[in-house]
Amino acid sequence: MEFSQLWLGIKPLKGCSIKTISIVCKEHVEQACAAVWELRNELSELLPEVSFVRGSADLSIKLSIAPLTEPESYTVTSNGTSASVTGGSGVGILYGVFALLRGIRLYGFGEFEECGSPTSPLRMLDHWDNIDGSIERGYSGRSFFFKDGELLINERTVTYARLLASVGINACAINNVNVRFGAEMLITEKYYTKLTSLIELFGRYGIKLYICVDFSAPISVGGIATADPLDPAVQSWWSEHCAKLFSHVKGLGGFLVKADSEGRPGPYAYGRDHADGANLLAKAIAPYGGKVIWRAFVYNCSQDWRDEKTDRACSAYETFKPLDGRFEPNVILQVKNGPMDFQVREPVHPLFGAMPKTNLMAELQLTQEYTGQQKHVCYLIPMFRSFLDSRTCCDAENDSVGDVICGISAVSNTGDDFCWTGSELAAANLYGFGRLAFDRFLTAEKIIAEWCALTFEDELARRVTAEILLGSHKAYEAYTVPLGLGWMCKPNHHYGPDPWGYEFDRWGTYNRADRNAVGVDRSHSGTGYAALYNPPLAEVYDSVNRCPDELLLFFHRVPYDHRLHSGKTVIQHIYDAHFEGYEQAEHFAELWKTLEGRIDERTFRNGCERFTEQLRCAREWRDIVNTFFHRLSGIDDENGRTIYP
Ligand code: GCV
Repeated sequence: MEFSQLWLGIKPLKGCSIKTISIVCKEHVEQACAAVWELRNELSELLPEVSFVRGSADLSIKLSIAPLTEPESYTVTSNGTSASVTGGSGVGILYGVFALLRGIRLYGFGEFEECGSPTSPLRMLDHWDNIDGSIERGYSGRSFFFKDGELLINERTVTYARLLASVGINACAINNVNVRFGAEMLITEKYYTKLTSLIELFGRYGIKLYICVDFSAPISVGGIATADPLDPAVQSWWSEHCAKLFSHVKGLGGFLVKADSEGRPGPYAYGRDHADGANLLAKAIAPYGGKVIWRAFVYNCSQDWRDEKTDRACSAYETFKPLDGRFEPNVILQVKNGPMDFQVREPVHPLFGAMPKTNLMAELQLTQEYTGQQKHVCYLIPMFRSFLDSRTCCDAENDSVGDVICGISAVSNTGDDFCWTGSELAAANLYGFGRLAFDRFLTAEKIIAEWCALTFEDELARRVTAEILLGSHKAYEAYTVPLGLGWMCKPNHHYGPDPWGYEFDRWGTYNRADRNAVGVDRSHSGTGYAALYNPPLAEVYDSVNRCPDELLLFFHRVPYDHRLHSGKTVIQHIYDAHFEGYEQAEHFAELWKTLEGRIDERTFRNGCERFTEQLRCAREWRDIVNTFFHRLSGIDDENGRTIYP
């Protein structure tokens, strides 16, 4: 086999007396059929000697649909000799079957009961796959969706759909939001047949297909002179084009759009705003039940670094807040978790507390663009969970991010590598994202315990990987850029340290470090960004004394001897974090070595190679960042550790 089955990889269950199994399902919906297939397939692998029979058996499993609270919900009960899975629909049955199989693999055939109901209706993966087969910010090989302009559907696609359904993902955008290299043509006849086949395959697993479209398609595809959203010719073009597309490609979920961002075309070129742009597409696809997911990642990427008043962090808020209430009902605004760009730590994006009349969706990043590119271990689920729990302090009775969004998406970290995610440990992020998106109240600890148990048979391997993963984000933050500063990575590819790599560039990503102070003043005396939050958050962030340590340098520019709530000075915190973070990385590498011979050789080697690189790079981060601040501040480390001159 050319690819792993990840957490669906089956290990035969030992010491189980079940020899015959009867599966009864009278529901003739396609997802229920997929569920029966999953049961037969997995159970015959888990219990290689089992026969499937009709009527009485050692284990009888009954699948049925019942009016539950909502279609994707399920209940599962099992007592060792009989099990029943009830779903609110075929998809509910499928999710219930995956829950049952998970339960069997985790706990065997004992007593087991689980009810599941999604806490978010839209749970999506966004692929940044280009149509030529490359992947923007991909660290796991080439695309398995595209090769040389063709859409691929094969065994891997089926396994991918199964993997996604097994953790509750129900939507997937297969191509890059930067629609380039011919991907503009994905909405044309050439792709109708393949898209339809993919929709059918995904549909069996409860997954809606989305495609990213070029806002200027009337020009690039239609050959007309403009893409102005208020021009009647443009409106007719989209309506007619979408009528044809949706009548041939039945069941398409809709479009995901990046506009007026990093060089992509958008409504600004015609003096129109983003509501005009999004509504143009929304109206064209509303008759077919389509949704437009419109990205809020809009900022000026040609900023003058000398300009201290313009703040990229404010940009999306300034663009979209005034448009609240103007979007069509089938538009969803997709907002990154923080106001910059998937840094290791950012405050929650202020738009989550500011758009009560707009459908909002969160965008997270599984591909580790700024968090070690799948060479460093960095388990993101604790950060995602605390993001969803963060209060927005808006008027809503339940005001956390998780309460105010109608969907959650993540940029996928997969590719055609054997293990899908480059690093075997990065699969924990894929698994964890799905589980958390389905149930935002699951803890990171529970999710990781599940993943470790489903991935490794050896008890020590489970404990060791859980320990590494749970400490990994904190360690990565410590040896790279602590205190919310961000952006000290090498430009363009974003790997490894370069403290001033972005300092005099056009991207609006500065640390403003000099010999006196470090950090960006986003308080009332600086860019004013802190005021975009609802009270009392605005006051907390605005105050240098109340701002949490972990975000201090995001919001404030302070002298190196400024004292944190922890009691340490800023400079001492920087030194300590870098030394301790590196030591943590060393500890992870040592822990991993103890697994030799206890896990399969391929996984072990994959980890060893990556930990070697993580240590090399973490050492660079530690020494370069420490030296950089030592040279600027002239302040020595209180503990006299080596800082290179
Ligand atoms: C898809 C960052 C990344 C880009 C990415 C962009 C986005 O800037 O570096 O590669 O483009 O975010 O989210 O649109």
